[in-house]
Amino acid sequence: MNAPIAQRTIRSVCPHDCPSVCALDVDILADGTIGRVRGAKDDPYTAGVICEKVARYAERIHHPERLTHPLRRVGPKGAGQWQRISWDEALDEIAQRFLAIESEHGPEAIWPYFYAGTMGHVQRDGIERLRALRGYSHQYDTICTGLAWPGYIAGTGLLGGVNPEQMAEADCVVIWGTNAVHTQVNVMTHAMKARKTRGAKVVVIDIYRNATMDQADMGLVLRPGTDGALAVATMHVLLRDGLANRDYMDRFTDFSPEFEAHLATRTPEWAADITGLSVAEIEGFAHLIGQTPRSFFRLGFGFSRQRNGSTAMHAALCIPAMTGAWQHRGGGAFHSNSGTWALDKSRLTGKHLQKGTPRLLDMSEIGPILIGDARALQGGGPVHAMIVQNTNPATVAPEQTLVQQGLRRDDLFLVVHEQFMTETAELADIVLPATMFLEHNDYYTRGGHTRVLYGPAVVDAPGEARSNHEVINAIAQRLGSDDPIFRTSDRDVVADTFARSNYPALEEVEKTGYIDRGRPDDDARFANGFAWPDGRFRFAPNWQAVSDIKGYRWVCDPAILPRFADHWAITEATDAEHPFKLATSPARAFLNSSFNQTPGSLRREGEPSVFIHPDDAARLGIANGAPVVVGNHRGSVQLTARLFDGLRTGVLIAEGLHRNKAHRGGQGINMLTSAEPAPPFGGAPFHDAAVWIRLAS
Ligand SMILES: Nc1nc2c(c(=O)[nH]1)N[C@H]1C(S)=C(S)[C@@H](COP(=O)(O)OP(=O)(O)OC[C@H]3O[C@@H](n4cnc5c(=O)[nH]c(N)nc54)[C@H](O)[C@@H]3O)O[C@H]1N2
Ligand SMILES: Nc1nc2c(c(=O)[nH]1)N[C@H]1C(S)=C(S)[C@@H](COP(=O)(O)OP(=O)(O)OC[C@H]3O[C@@H](n4cnc5c(=O)[nH]c(N)nc54)[C@H](O)[C@@H]3O)O[C@H]1N2
Ligand code: SF4
Ligand SMILES: [Mo]
Repeated sequence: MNAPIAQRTIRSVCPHDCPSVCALDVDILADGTIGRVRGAKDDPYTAGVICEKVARYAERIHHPERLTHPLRRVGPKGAGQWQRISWDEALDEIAQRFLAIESEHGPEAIWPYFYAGTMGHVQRDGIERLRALRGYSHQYDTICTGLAWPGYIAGTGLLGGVNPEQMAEADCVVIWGTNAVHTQVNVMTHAMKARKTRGAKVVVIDIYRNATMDQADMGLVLRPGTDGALAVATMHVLLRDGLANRDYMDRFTDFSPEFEAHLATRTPEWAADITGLSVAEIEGFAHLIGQTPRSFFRLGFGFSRQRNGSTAMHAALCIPAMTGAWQHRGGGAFHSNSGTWALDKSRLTGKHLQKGTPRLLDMSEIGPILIGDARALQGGGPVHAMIVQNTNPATVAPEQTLVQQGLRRDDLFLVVHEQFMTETAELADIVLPATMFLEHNDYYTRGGHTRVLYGPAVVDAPGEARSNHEVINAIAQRLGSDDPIFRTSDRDVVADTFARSNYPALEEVEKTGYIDRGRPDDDARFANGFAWPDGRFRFAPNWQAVSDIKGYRWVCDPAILPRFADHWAITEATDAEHPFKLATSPARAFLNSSFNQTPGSLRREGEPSVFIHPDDAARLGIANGAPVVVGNHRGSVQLTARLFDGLRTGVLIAEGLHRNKAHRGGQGINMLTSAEPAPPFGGAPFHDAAVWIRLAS
């Protein structure tokens, strides 16, 4: 069959929570539906490549299960009995209940909750205006970046790095703790270009032989949570074998005799014991890096989702500071450019409305918070109402037993604004239908690169679906606000935000669809000094200074942190009862829990399964394809065993966030993960769970 003919093709941007933030060319068909979605060829980072799940977006936007009308729960929570209501009824009820709860329990009993289901700032962050207006409880954003970002800032002083297109000019690309083939395919475009055009070596460091490592020249499979040990032993070898750039370190870092003495004890033999790598592998990696000035370190999120993830990120980042790779085009490091946009979002988030300083509740601890854990509630009273946008905590948040128990509370009034009947929406009192990115206006920052992109509304929303922006404004008006910000269109908020930020005017930006915020190369590679006041990279981090930059909150005694870059042995320990370490790595065809209802993605991912080493499986009598149960003191999950020799014995990998219901037994993978805030500043250690595994009976 021929593809239907496009009536026009529009430029848009992928709204999903992915560092690539691809520029898209979307075919709009004569009947107003969408056809093919392709990566923009003229965008230098997207370079015509997008992932398969977004290429099939017609399946998602025109899915028969899209929510189209507001719904009110009529049966018990979670029973799936709904009554269709009008928008006016829904909004009136929300406003009345919020006001009643506020007058009985105070504004902090209401907790607006959101995340990055859309990365558009207007639709994602507008909920902050509602919070500011009434003084509702604040949200401490830890779930994704809480561990990674502080670790990076600890070294450089700024969340920014070398333009990742320059990976293509590297002689060695180190892809560390990111499964880029699954999670940000564009990294591969530029890394592979370096290999093809310059014969560059590609190194992948992970805890299993994933799809990215399959394409590597050197693959290092280490034990979970041991990256800090690999990093400091690498530096030991660089110093020992005369490969450290002492001149660069003298000029640009806080390198000291004390740090050198510390590294002298971090031998490859010591690290081999911890990481499970051989001494030859560690020395081979160190020599490759030490002999290749143009080495590019692409540091991902994955290895930061361990309890020691912040210190591991910092330790890995120290390596290019020791070799001076930052000095060379094609060298240096990159994790995210999210510290470089210089956007003024004060109107968008309603800073002018904020009164007082309400308590700050940790989003990763939604389970403990909702069941009334006093520490998680910061000593305040219970949460009695929530409005949830762009996130699906019933599936994605850790310690799912508690999350589910909390969301089911009869004395919690839960409003969920969604595109689909997610497992969070199923527990709501009121469900509101939401638009998708091609149905509203917004701008997006590309954390994995240097651009800010604009995505216009180009098709009609199904049924009565409304954007986040419209819903927040409508609720605020019903709560009695006459502030003009609640009567501005989404497009005008984009325009206003650009104007306040001294960006080009929206009309200009619309012509190309983007603004390039790339910094001069010298700044991006810190050629005139790192972002700390003395211009020096920190091998000995000042975590308090990191906290000051981003307003991070300590969750541990500062004195327990290692003084220098190091391996910090604080991951969840295995024991006789829980002899395995489980990581919940990303699936290729899902994006967190998004796409876990589209046919193409479901076909590709199949049933929820777990990789286990054949030696472990043989010992436990587990055959390939056998039904197994994986558990710990937090809960248990049923999966299908997949025998795989690309991981270490004692390690299990379960890819992806399938629907909880897709698991036999109906419990999802986050039954096993911990909500305990990881030091220094919180964050969920999703890949750090000690578990047992046995055949299902
Ligand atoms: N297809 C797809 N794309 C996605 C997502 C998705 O779920 N699916 N999620 C999106 C989101 S929200 C984000 S934040 C990004 C995250 O994308 P990434 O930066 O890639 O981070 P993770 O997906 O957490 O994990 C990446 C890799 O880290 C590995 N890992 C786990 N523990 C360790 C460790 O201790 N050491 C090392 N070296 N590696 C370890 C995992 O096995 C996995 O292969 O991806 C985004 N893109
Ligand atoms: N076990 C395990 N758990 C994890 C992770 C892991 O690696 N392992 N990764 C974690 C990470 S990195 C993250 S970032 C979180 C992410 O978790 P979430 O932020 O919950 O991400 P999604 O599961 O993609 O859910 C986003 C939801 O937002 C909805 N949505 C999208 N756009 C809009 C919109 O414009 N308006 C409204 N109202 N709704 C919209 C989508 O339909 C979808 O249901 O998950 C975390 N959970
Ligand atoms: S999910 Fe990521 S790789 Fe896929 S189109 Fe969106 S931004 Fe690009
Ligand atoms: Mo994330």
